[in-house]
Amino acid sequence: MGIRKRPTSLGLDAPAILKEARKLLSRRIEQPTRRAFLQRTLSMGGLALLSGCSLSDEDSVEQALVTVSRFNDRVQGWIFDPNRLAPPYPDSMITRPFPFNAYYGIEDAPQVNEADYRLELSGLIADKRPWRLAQLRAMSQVDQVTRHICVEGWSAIGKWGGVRFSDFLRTVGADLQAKYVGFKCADDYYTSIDMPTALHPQTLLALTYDGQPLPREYGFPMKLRMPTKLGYKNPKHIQAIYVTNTYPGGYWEDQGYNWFGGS
Ligand SMILES: Nc1nc2c(c(=O)[nH]1)N[C@H]1C(S)=C(S)[C@@H](COP(=O)(O)O)O[C@H]1N2
Ligand SMILES: [Mo]
Repeated sequence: MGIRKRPTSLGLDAPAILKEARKLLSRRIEQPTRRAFLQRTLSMGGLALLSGCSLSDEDSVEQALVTVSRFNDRVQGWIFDPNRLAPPYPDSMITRPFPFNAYYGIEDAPQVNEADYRLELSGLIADKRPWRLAQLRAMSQVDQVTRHICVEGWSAIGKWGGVRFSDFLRTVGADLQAKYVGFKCADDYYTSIDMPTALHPQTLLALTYDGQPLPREYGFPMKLRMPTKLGYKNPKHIQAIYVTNTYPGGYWEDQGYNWFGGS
């Protein structure tokens, strides 16, 4: 493994650990590659201190980075304020056209057919019957104009409408004490979020964009829209939702992006 435990005296330097943790929080992990992720996260010395490891090869460095990133998840989870709202914007500030992004080009966006679409539910949910779009449209709808921030270096303001995700989770009898909600998409994308964010009042199961049904490339038939999280945490083309206590990871998260991904 290449990881040696350091003497505990080094691992117990609380002020230094706090200093590193503060540094970690003030930075965003914004680059797609593991190399950049490594460079931007923190100094090797601080890393060794935080993880209690000696860093002798790439594997142990990566292992330690994952440890730091998961630590960062916990800290972000502790400081997440479920009542704090992301700023709303006026309609006049909506970015037109709204940028497209995915791990493929726009012409490869999945084509989901409404007639046979069913939203699948699994895990810690009492009523696992699949949902049709019409049933979701029949629930009470809200909309909001908020900023989407992508780690690739752009942000844009958009207007999404749909069902408050907390309403949906309550309706299906999800275990609201569970740790995670996971999403599987019609492409090969997947991601997962913490339950406090799932229950945040601005977290929407979005069915519309700018008053129209969500266009194909922006996530038809539905996406999860969270103004409190970075773009990659907002899954488009949701096919299945599950509630679990087992860490589910995500498409980019499993390649080194920070899991909590707060914005
Ligand atoms: N299914 C799916 N969801 C996804 C992605 C993807 O590739 N597939 N990319 C994510 C990223 S990185 C961003 S920035 C946003 C882009 O959403 P947009 O096309 O509406 O701008 O979708 C997120 N959700
Ligand atoms: Mo993104």
